[in-house]
Amino acid sequence: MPPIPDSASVETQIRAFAADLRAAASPRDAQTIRDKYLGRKNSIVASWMQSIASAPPDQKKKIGQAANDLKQAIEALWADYQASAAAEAPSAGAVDVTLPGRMPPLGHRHPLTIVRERMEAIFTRMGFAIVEGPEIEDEWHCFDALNMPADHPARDMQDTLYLATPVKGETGRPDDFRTMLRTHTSSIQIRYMQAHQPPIRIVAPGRVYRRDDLDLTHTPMFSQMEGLVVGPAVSLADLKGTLVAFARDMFSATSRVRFRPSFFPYTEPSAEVDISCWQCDGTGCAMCKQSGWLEVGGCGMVHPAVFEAVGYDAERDTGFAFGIGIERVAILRHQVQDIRLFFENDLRFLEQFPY
Ligand code: 2NL
Repeated sequence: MPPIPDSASVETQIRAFAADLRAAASPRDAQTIRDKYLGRKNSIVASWMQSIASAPPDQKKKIGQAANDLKQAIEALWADYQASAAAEAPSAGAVDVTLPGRMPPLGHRHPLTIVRERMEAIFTRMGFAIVEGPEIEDEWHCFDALNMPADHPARDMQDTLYLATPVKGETGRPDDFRTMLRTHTSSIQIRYMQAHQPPIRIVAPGRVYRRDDLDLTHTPMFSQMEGLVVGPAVSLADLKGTLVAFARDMFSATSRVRFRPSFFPYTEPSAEVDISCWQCDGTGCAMCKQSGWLEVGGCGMVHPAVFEAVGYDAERDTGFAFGIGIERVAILRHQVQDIRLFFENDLRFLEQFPY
C-alpha cells in the first residue's frame, strides 16, 4: 500500500516537476515530463486519482484534494513554460535575413549541344565561319547539286523522309518541287556557295534526317558537322592537317588521323576518316575493338560537278569537304553506350554532363 498523498507530497511533486522541466533538453522532452505528471494514464496525478477507490472512506476526500492541488499546480507551471518557450522561439512570419536563399534547380546544356559548341569553337579558332540553313530542303540542294542523279539510291523513299507539301523550286526542273527533311548538311554549303564567291572556309552544323529504324547506333534524326574549304590550290594535305588539328584538340594531343579510301558522289578522291583511339593511343582496347582506330566521318576533295552546279570555276579553285557525326564524337568522347540516350531526355543520363 503506497503512502496516502497529503499536502507535503504535493509540494514534493511540484518541486520535482519544476526541476525536471528546467532540465528538459527540448520541447519534446518537456512534453514527456509533463505527461509523466499529468498524463491520462500512468501519471502521478492519474495514480493518485485511482488510489481514491481503494482508500479508507475518511481519506478519500483528502486524496482527491491533494490530486487536484497537484494537477492545478502542474497545469500552471506547464502554461508558464509554454509561454516562455513561445517567446524564445522566432515568431511565425518573422524573416531570418541570415538564412541562405533557396536555389532554384539550374538546368544545363544538352550533351550534344556541349559537344557541338566545342567542335564549333575548335573550327572557329582555325578560321572557319559557322553557317546554318533550313532543315526542310528541296531535292536540288540536297541531291542534284551534290552530283547525286535522280536514280541515286539515297534519293529513294526507303532512305529519305519526303514531305507531302512541296515548296517552290529554284531550278525550274520538274522534280525540283519535291521537298524533304535534309539528309546531310551539305545543302547548307551548296546554298552558301551560291551566295558567296571563293575563297570560303565554313562549317555547317545541324540536325539531319534519315529513314532509319532505332538501334544502338542509329536514330532517324541525328546531327552532323560538315566542313568546306574552297580557294586557289586547296589540297588534300590541307584537309588532313585540318582534321589532325581537330582530333588533337577534341580528343588527345597525340591523336593521329587515317584516311581509308571510299566513295561519295560529291568528292573525288573520297575517304573515311579514322582517328587513333584516344583511350589506348592506338595499341588496342575495348573502345576501339582492338583495332586502335575510331571512325568519325568521311571526307574528300570536292567533285568538279559540285562546283559546276553552284557556278564556281573548277579550273581556278579547288576545295576539300568533310562530314563528322556529332553523336559519334559525343559517344566516343564520353563513352556513351547507346545513341538513343541522347534523345530520351532521362535526367539520370543528362545530369552526367553538367557544363
Ligand atoms: C560522312 C561523310 C562527307 C562531305 C561530307 C561535302 C559537301 C559539299 C561538297 C562535297 Cl558541299 N562534300 N561533304 C564530303 C565527304 C564526306 O560526309 O560520313 N559524314 C558523317
